[in-house]
Amino acid sequence: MNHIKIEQRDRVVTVQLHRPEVLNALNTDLMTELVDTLRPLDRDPDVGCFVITGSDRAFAAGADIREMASKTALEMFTEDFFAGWDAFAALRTPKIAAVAGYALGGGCELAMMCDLIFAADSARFGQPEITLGVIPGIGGTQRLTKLIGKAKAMDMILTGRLMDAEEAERAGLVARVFPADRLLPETTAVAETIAAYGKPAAMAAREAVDRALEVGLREGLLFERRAFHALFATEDQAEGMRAFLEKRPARFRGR
Ligand code: CO8
Repeated sequence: MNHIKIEQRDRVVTVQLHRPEVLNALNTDLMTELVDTLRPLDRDPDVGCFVITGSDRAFAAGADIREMASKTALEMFTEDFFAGWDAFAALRTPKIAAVAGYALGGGCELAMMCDLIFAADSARFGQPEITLGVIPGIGGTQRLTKLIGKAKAMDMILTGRLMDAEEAERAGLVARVFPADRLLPETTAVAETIAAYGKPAAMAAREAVDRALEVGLREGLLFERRAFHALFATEDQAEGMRAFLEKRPARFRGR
């Protein structure tokens, strides 16, 4: 692999974006490597959580401007440029973005495709596409607006200004902020916690929460209720409840 580094420890897979010379700018090769690597792991019952991270300086400074700059509208349309990222968003294993430094444009959008964003105090989020004469292209206008509301989303997307970690946490984009040197250890610890639960329950939980951003309350509540009912078909449900009653830790097996 040329553009990412991958490490698996127990049930947690950590992927580091690795194009340091361009601040992890996201090109097609990186996207393909990332998706091709994670897809089989997504289906692996022994993998319970993904952590996606970058470097101290940049999570990712956006789509690769050099790769895009000379494309025509026809090429963008016929290649369905960026559509490959949908496969990343569709991964069902819980994924946490651990963001230090710049998360701009596609970098911010990649973080928002994850289920949780944890940030170092050095993190800077932005959708600066307007400075390039374009607009966000893989969900910035949609996911950011759902996550932080119209006022803040418009402010960022129309001005291109960056948001620091503290403001991003206040706005609801980021779940937790850590000192830069604690980002990875703390994120890994949370990933281990998530990965220790039953994978079917974790998958259902993230899908149900995501529904809240997509459908009305009635449909969302029905989706949640049916997913809740369905989990009673799992051994993990029986084990989790039995363990509670027997006052011992549960041993989830992902089935
Ligand atoms: N694409 C290509 N190369 C990049 C990118 C990028 N997005 N960002 C940085 N680089 C390169 C620079 O060209 C530079 O290369 P070189 O050393 O060869 O000149 C190297 O990385 C280091 O960058 P800087 O010298 O600029 O470093 P600074 O610390 O001075 O500045 C910044 C850091 C502020 C992050 C600055 O690099 C910058 O503004 N980068 C561009 C940010 C941006 O506009 N991002 C949005 C891109 S458009 C986009 O993401 C569209 C989204 C559509 C969907 C995306 C799907 C993945």
